[in-house]
Formats: sequence, C-alpha cells, structure tokens
Amino acid sequence: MKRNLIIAAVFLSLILASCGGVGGASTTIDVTMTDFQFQPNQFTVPAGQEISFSSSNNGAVVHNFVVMKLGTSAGDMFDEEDVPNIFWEVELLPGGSIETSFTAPPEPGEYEVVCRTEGHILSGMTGKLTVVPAEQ
Ligand SMILES: [Cu+2]
Repeated sequence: MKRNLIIAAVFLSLILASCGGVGGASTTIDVTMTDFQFQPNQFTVPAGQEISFSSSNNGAVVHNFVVMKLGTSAGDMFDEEDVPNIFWEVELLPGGSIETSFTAPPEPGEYEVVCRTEGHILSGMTGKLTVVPAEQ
C-alpha cells in the first residue's frame, strides 16, 4: 500500500512538471523603460497566447517597445525600411504607463525587441522575446 502511494506521488510530480510553464514562459510582460534600457530585457512567452503587457517609462524621453517580426532586425538604427517588419509596438511618453495586451507570435523563435526612438538601439535599448511552443 505504501509503495502504491509513492508511485502515485512520483506520477503526480511528473504530471505537475509537464504542466508547469515551458522554459519559464509567462503570459505576462512587465517592463520598465529607462534612459536607455528595458528592465528586464529578456522575455519568454507561449506562442499564440494572449500576453498581458504592462509598462512604464521612467525616463526623460519617449520610448517604445517594438517587437520585430521573426527573422528581422532593425540593425543599429531603426528607420523607415524597418517599419514593415514591426510585429507589435507600444509607445510611451516620459512618465507614461500602459496596461494592454497583445497576441504572441504563432511561430516559436527569438524575436528582437528594440526601442525605435532615434539613437536608442545604439544606446543599448534592445531586448529579446523568446516564443516557445504553447501547451496543448
Ligand atoms: Cu528608448
């Protein structure tokens, strides 16, 4: 009888482990923008899921959270030719904050995050959005 209990406990822990977030994926992004950083600057979300996004701009200038499409990069400077490659973006005035949401990209992979305000990529305002396969 005791053995059955142990087997049940092991089985249960396996189930729980498989139900836990995949690679630390979260459906929430909470990011602070400063002059000139995203804090944090690494995010992991499940593909195709609704992501709650909250952010505030603690800096003195306008900042943006721009997710580039898979396989694209704004390079060292965001310019007009990068606009079609935007997957999703939000802009915050100095002192501004926002609570919103977006649908995570359907394709797993690593997506570049940048601030499109002039000069901010070179100043280090970049990040990475890792999209992992969603749970079934
Ligand atoms: Cu910026």
